[in-house]
Amino acid sequence: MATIDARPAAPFATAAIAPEKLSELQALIDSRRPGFSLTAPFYTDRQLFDLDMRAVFGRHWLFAGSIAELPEPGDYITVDFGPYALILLHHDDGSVRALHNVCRHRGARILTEDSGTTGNLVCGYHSWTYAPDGALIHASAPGEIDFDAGCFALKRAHCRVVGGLIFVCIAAEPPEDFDEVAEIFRPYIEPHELGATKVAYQQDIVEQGNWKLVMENNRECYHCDGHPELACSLFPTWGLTDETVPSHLADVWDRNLSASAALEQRCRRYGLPFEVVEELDTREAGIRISREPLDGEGESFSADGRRLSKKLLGDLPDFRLGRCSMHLQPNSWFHLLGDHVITFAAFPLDEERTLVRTTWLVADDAVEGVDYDLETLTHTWKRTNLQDKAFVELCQRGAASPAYEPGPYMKSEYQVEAFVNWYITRLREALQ
Ligand code: 3BY
Ligand code: FES
Repeated sequence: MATIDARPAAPFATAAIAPEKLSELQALIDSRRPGFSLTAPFYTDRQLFDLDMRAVFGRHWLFAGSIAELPEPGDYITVDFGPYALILLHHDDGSVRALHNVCRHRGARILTEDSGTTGNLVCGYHSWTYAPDGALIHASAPGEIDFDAGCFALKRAHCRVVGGLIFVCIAAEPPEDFDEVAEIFRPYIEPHELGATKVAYQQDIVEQGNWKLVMENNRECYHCDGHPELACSLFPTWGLTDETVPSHLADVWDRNLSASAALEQRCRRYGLPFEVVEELDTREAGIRISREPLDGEGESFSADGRRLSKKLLGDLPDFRLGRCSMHLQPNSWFHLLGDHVITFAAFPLDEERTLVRTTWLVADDAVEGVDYDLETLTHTWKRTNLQDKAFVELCQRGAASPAYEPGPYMKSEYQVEAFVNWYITRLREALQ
């Protein structure tokens, strides 16, 4: 795994929010002007970050990784966000379970690597040992134990695997509408058979920006002139309509329309769902899915649109499937293509730093150097991610200036508005 600037997170402020601060936060939420970006404290204030962790990351389903990252029983990955640290472990029965990575003796982090393979979980401090299901099975000085070991199992989090994508929720009672949303996106994901993919590459980038700036940047293509590599294959018309398309994009728009009609025909013929799902702020598990053509050969994110891996995923019948793009609130987005899948997860570190984890998945029988070239496979999104990181960091710096005030979203930024609406609703619910 490549890690760019992975400094440890600043200590998390665990103190309860003071009553006077609470009314200040409530006033900030109430002052939100629809159609405009958020006020500066939403991007810079430590206690607002604490509230985000409680109201969003402590309550909702989060995308954590995919099954290809822990393919065998015993394999695990760890994910950290804000003050939380989870272990996702592949069990002998095939299920994936989530445990808090916090020892029940004196709280030490148990697994310290991003991923690996383990049997029992042994804390490195005083060797308390837990079974893969979290049960405490050994404390190193057994004669001294005068407590019920059954009360000191590792704490669990909810975990769901849908079409090979792993979701976690640390709330006692997760939001219920995720079940319905999972059934909405399952038919779009399953044909790509993520269970038969492998990780070709994973990249962690720490962006010097609040997690919401990362998400807002992802939810619009108004800035896509800043992505020259991506613009070769992705029609930079995302979020536009016949009415709003600017004249300099008229040709691209026409090419996009005819490619989209051809793609729809192909999908209908193959029985692949094509309908747009647009529920980013109308559900607790906000979602958007669309299947859109790619330019050039229409196969992949390459300079000429040609396939980047020679092996089709699953039983897909054709490379020319464009991109099936899914956006989920609060922390993820995905591009599913005929030849590969890219997953993106944003994990907040503190109020002004976010880890963005990008994972490229190819067919598990694709051979590096034969079926795909790793540099070519990852080039477009590695470049795009660094460009996005720079945009996010410019906004974070702007938000720190007393001269910053919320600015208006354009029509093509309607999904940014949907993200902010979704987020403000979550804060309101949490403070009620
Ligand atoms: O990844 C996305 O879905 C969006 C669309 C294009 C730019 N942006 C990064
Ligand atoms: Fe884990 Fe002591 S803190 S064994």
